[in-house]
Amino acid sequence: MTPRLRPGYTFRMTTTTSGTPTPPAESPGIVSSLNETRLFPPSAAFTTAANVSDPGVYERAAADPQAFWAEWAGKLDWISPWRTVCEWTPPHAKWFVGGKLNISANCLDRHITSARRNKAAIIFEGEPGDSRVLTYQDLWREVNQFAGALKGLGIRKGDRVTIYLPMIPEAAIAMLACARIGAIHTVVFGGFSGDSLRERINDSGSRLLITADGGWRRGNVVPLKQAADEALANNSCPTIENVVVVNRAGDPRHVPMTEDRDHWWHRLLEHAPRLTAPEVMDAEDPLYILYTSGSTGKPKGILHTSGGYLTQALATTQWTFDLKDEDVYWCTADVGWVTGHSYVVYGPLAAGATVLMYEGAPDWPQRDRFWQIIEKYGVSVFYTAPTAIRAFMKWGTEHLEKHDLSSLRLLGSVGEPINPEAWMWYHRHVGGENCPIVDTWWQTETGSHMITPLPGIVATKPGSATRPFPGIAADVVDEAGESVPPGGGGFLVLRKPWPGMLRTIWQDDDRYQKTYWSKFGDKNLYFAGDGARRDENGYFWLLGRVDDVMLVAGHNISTMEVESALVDHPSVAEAAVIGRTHEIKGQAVAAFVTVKEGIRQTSELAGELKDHVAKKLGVICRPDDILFSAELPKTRSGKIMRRLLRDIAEGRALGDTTTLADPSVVAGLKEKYESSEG
Ligand code: 6R9
Repeated sequence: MTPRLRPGYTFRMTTTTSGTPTPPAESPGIVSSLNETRLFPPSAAFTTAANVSDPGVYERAAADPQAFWAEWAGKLDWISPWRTVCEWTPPHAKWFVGGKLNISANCLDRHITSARRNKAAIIFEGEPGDSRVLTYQDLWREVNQFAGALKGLGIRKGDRVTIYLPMIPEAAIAMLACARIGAIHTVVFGGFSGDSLRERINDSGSRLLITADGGWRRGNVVPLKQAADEALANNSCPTIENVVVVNRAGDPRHVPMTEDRDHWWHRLLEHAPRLTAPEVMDAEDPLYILYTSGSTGKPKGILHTSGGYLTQALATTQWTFDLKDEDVYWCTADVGWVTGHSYVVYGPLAAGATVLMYEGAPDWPQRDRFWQIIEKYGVSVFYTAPTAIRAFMKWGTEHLEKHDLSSLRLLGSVGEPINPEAWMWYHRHVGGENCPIVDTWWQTETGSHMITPLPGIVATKPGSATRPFPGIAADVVDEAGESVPPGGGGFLVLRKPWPGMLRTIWQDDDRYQKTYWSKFGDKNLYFAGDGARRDENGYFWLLGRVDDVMLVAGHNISTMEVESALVDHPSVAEAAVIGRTHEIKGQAVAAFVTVKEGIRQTSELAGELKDHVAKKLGVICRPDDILFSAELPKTRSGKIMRRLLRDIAEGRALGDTTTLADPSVVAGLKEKYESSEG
């Protein structure tokens, strides 16, 4: 989709630091919701104990980013040292050139020679309430054995292996076992269909599929093996030679197994060797491919390599989350997403942390499940997504109040811009006004955090991801690729290569160059696809995908800002805003709104919400339509899909709905919208 942006694209928004909103002279009536004057510095106690507390790190890293990253790489175990820190032949980068290491050895072997060997590496909580703890020694042993089993099935360095599992320890074991023998894993989220699985298997040319009979979700079994069988039926994945099946959900005797192709995980382990030596890997050998859907076209196989990826995953885990040996760290992301790769598996295990892993839904058996888990295990660092936070807001605070959350000391957010009111709610009700919040902007493509506060140094503002991580050169530019002055908005770009960056799109380097590096001609800027604005303090405010920006009567308006103005109203839990074609204005603002539990959806409320937006942002942003909806269409990773809402509002046939978590939501909305117009 072509972004509908005017030349000289800027967001006509303004902020003041004095606390009084002032409309920008050239755009009467628009006052930004970004007029955020609340500032939350870390407590002195937090700063004193923080892993990093010297603000000088920013300048030092900016002065010599390669030296900064080399220092972090030095914290890994290398089999042989690198010759060159970074080779940059735009748009291709190599990091730690010539260095040799093994990722699984860095996540496991180096911890089992110290007292850490008896420390919990993974604490697993199954949805039905079962639990399992694997120490570093346990995890090391299981990875060794499964790596041996993989070799026994003929898997060698460079082969691709597709992993299609629920959130169970075997997912991490399988990833680490691939890394141990140099196989390239490609994890497919367990909520994807057989069709999506087939497409990814065939694009990657995987020789092996690892799945489970099923996983638990809201009290039901998600039948993964059945979906896998559908994907493989009629020889439609010709490269797959073997399938390994974890017995998670039921009686193995009831699972149809294809002879000579399907093998039970536990049976393979019985015959596998006890030890498998880590393969010597080049820093630039591939570690994994992860498919990301994007708004159009077939999924892109994002390729990550070894040395640089792990360096940045480790650095960001230790500094962004301030992880300590005694923390219990819980990232709620599924391993099917990049967040699960970098911040459930690789970053925290490289750091020797204790990682909590939960299999199921946040509202099963009750809406307090997350809080119950935090209390049960004394979770101290908690990392989740705005979509989850807005669901908790909608459900009400009584579910949290039943539990002791005092073990928490730091909170994180990722996946979408976090609306300032959702941020405040998180701060107040989850953090007890006592935990720094790290809002982390990054992408599958970037591999690790790129813009995020360092919690011991940076005072946070609700809704801002604050500053680029040290060593990261982020900027906001106009159509021509020129930096926009403070206060202005534009395109978010990265000016310098970074260790965890994607190296290419699997088997489509042309698409890699076109998608990420061609927008600003030969300026060699990485274009992230997001709009952003930088305030007078240099803080970044992410404004959503540029494809979603609205153009109303000549003004670029960020969907994110109108959504945040709606969420600011006490009756609203969540909102999705789009621009629909309008004869006079070009586009008119249309809003889909989910109200909080117990609030009535009346036309008076709709009127009140329109006025609320007009008051907060200016009349130009006043929605023409408000449609109440119990649910909003979201991707399976929880991001609002505005493209489909535009189709609905403009009466078009719905575009591709295959990445939706629940296609019935959008069909229902379409019907409702059409009848509300008539
Ligand atoms: C990690 C992840 C990437 C896109 C990204 C942006 C949005 C992620 C965000 C955020 C604002 C944040 N995004 N984190 N927007 N603030 N803290 O989500 O990767 O699934 O590839 O999505 O998500 O639009 O471009 P991925």
